[in-house]
Amino acid sequence: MLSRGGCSQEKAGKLQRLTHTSSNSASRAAGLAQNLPSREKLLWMYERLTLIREFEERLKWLVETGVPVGAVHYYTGQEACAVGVCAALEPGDWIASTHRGHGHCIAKGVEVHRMMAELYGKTTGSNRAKGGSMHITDVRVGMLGVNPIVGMGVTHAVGAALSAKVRKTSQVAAAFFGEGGASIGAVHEAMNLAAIWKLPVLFVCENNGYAQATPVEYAVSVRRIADRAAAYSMPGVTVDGQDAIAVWEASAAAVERARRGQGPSLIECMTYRYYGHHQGDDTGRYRPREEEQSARDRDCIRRFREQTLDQHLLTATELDAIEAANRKKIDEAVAFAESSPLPQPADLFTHVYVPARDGEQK
Ligand SMILES: Cc1ncc(C[n+]2csc(CCOP(=O)(O)OP(=O)(O)O)c2C)c(N)n1
Repeated sequence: MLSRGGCSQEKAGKLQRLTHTSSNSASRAAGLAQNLPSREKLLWMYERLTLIREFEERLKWLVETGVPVGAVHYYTGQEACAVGVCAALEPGDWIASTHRGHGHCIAKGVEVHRMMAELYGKTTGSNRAKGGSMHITDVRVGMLGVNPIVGMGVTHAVGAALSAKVRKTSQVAAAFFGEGGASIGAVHEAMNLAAIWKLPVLFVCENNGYAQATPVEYAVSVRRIADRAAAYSMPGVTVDGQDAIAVWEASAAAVERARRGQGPSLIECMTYRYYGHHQGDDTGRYRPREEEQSARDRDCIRRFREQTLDQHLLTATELDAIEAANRKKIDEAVAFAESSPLPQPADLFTHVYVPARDGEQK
């Protein structure tokens, strides 16, 4: 960990980089109409972006009012990464997540009332109260797991992609990891295997600038994480992770390549987490306030709204209705979690091993 004063030069570099990424995105906005998700998909994207935001903001409020939900790592600020990638996937595809996984779960379709119940430790939770925030899993929707071991979801996604190749299905697996996770040994072993076996994988690095309190400039030797793709002979791109449409565009190209049997791709999404590493972390120890403000100025939900309204793709009435419906959905999720039963002592010995083959936990 670096002290705040000890890395001011690196921080200045990062600020410049964030601005640079932002202007790249502004210039590509002119080309948006060339390559856009369908109207139906755009509506779905806004619904998911705002559902994740509403879930995390409500969760933060619940934590601050004393609801005991265990350790949580808020995804707020990074929504465009999960939504952009999942918008390019089909329901039968898979994702594997990180410790900061609520957004990935929601983007892939895990039901928010079951997630909320899991956080409350209730039997109606997505994992019957046996997982909690960092183990939410729902194989029925292709969500292979939130994962507290940094980088480990990447190996799961590669395993799933290998199974797709062996079974000759057209499924694709996306592996999310942070820029901290990008230096884990197993991630590189997994990338190498995926490359030599030409597995259908998207390696999605969410570069939010910090692994806990360690700035990326201190811990990573390359200028871009995407540059590491060259070591595995796969394409690597860096995209504005605050622009859901840009993330979708890069992901859709990588998915197409994967389904054609041409192997994996690495997508680096430049993003930012609005809050601390976890619920108890004070970012003032290591992040300048102006950097935090600059990231909020590039907010992915506001950006998506502006893009779609300016180009007359969606209407304000449609977007407002989505937001209202999501507020209601989260109200209902909290009520469901609060009214659900707690586990009994005997439940300790049930459902502790792998799910049955049909994906339903028995
Ligand atoms: C193998 C392993 N090493 C260390 C940790 C402790 N740890 C938890 S989160 C984290 C930082 C991860 O940073 P990054 O991958 O960039 O993801 P972010 O938190 O920024 O989303 C660390 C070091 C861990 N959980 N697992």
